[in-house]
Amino acid sequence: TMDEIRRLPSVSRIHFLECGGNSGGEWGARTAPDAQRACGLASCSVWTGVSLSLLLSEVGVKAESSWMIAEGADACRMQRSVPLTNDLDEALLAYGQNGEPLRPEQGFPLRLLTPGWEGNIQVKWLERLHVTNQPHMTRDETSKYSDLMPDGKARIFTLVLEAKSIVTFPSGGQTLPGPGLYELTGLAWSGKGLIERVEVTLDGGSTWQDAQLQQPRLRKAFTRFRLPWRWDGKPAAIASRATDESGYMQPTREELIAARGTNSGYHFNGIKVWKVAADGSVTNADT
Ligand SMILES: Nc1nc2c(c(=O)[nH]1)N[C@H]1C(S)=C(S)[C@@H](COP(=O)(O)O)O[C@H]1N2
Ligand SMILES: [Mo]
Repeated sequence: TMDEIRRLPSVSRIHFLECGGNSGGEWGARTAPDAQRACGLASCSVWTGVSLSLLLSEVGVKAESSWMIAEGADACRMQRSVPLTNDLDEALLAYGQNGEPLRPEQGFPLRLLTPGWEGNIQVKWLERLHVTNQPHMTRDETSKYSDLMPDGKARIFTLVLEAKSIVTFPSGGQTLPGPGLYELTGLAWSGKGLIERVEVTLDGGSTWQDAQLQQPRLRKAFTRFRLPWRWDGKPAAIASRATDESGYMQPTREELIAARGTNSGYHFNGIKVWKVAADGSVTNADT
């Protein structure tokens, strides 16, 4: 029961949550008018709950168990198979978000939180955890949230979200009132841990310069970056690229498409370009 879960020692930590389908539109023509519609299926919150590893050891889960099926109480009884790897050291059964109980939309009274993994596996309205030795190959890990490659094979259980970033100012739908000094800013995150570096281009990727990272940087959390920018009033193509503590650098959209093709709409983390026109209007790359 919830009372039994709430009496256990708790932890609070800040983590992002991103849908595996976030910015799926960027695989095709980039026409989403603004940051929300181009890349908005992501958030960052203070989460409070019980460590998953504590719960599993309290209930006596055997060391050789390798999978856990998480099932929600919603009408579809959403199910995901969760591999019990070391990457789950930070996983929580969360009942609090931003200092208040989970809201109904976010899974009240309890959800699974697996920081750094795609949002879909973070089952809301959690009702059952079934420990087992194999995945159940449920709908949301086979026909959904898998990556169909150009050769017809699919990558599955691609859970860890790779480094990604987006410029939020200036971004689509905004207008710069005129030439002069601005603060260019945005967000970067990685499912592998800390953001080490964010670079910004103002000329569509020909040259890059380092942005400042807001401190403290936290693991698997949004990191704000900033760069003073004196706009000369000429057209510009701006973008950011993030590098995480594993050394992985966010690829260009072209590199991503060369590696994975365009069969799948999931797990897009390519560099996001915004166009600034001479009149100061900001639009998506293909509009
Ligand atoms: N039970 C249940 N859990 C669920 C879902 C769902 O439909 N049912 N949607 C998933 C998806 S696709 C995502 S991206 C995240 C979104 O979490 P949020 O609503 O807190 O942003 O919840 C996941 N957990
Ligand atoms: Mo999602």
